[in-house]
Amino acid sequence: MRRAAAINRANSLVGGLFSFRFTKHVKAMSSSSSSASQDFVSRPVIKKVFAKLQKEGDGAVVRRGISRSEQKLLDPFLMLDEFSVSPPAGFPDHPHRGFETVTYVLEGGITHQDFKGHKGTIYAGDVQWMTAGRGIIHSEMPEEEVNTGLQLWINLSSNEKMIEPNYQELSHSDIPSAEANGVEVKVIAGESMGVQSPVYTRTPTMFLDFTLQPGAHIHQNVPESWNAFAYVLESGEGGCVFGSSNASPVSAHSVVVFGPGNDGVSAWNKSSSKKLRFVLIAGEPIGEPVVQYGPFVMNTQAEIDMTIEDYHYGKNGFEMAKYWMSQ
Ligand code: FJE
Ligand code: FE
Repeated sequence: MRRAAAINRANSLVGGLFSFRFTKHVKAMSSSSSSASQDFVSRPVIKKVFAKLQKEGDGAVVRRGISRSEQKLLDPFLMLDEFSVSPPAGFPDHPHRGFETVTYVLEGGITHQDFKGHKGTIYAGDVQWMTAGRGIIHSEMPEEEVNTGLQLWINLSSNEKMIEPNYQELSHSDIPSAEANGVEVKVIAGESMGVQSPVYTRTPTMFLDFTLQPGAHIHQNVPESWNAFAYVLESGEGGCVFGSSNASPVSAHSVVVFGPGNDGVSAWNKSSSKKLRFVLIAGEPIGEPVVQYGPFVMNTQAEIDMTIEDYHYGKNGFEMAKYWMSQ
């Protein structure tokens, strides 16, 4: 409801065309509608975090862009890792409960196997949207020499934490994209530039992969109540600018947290020769207490204690824990 309201409001400003606009369009329209350019102010950047390398899993390396310190600002998001892993390293058998993991492969492939017999490999451009719900035990292992990507953890509301696990798997060809005026967007979740993702987001989420050619600019609508951030994947020669066109540029591997506001977010590629790539992620805050113990995310310590017990004794969704090992 709120999302639709925000989009309608913005659409009415540009004559109901798109929820997405380019500078050129804005200027063209402002000539016929006097104050339009004033209406496209971006939400401000309130925090930048450079994601340093750290070890995770078994010999894998991740850049953790979002961790516990950002969870309050970025509810419903719990974690964002940019991973890079080469065999024999990987993320061997481990559990999850209470949230969703979204794995977006940028290079190479990741094979997952779970304790219910679900198995598959996702390659560059593919997405696995996994709802762990009451419990998943799985392994996530690399296929090729170089395997990189993003893994985002999205919290579930208290009434969905114990639902049956579920997968939405999208091949790169299932992910809709649009291209115009030096901007390409791949719509992993939500809607942009008139195209919509087929993913069902239990916690309402937008996940967009933008590539901006030198000189290009975007303004993306984000529903007013949602928290939003960008993560920069590629940034040539200090060209990556968010929030205001004269802001200082942001380097690759940085998280940019946007402040509140009913405006969307703006980004510019100020480079004269290098393209820019970032993901823009936004979601409706859940507003509940978060208690995290590694890969278990619940609302209270008592629920975490129960989860550890369930995992240990193979109960309440972890029944197969005692009998399963990845191949
Ligand atoms: C984890 C140990 C882990 N970032 N990025 C402890 F191995 C993991 C884990 C991952 C992970 C997996 C992929 Cl494919 C990509 C990741 C951590 O599996 F989350 C915890 N807490
Ligand atoms: Fe996992």
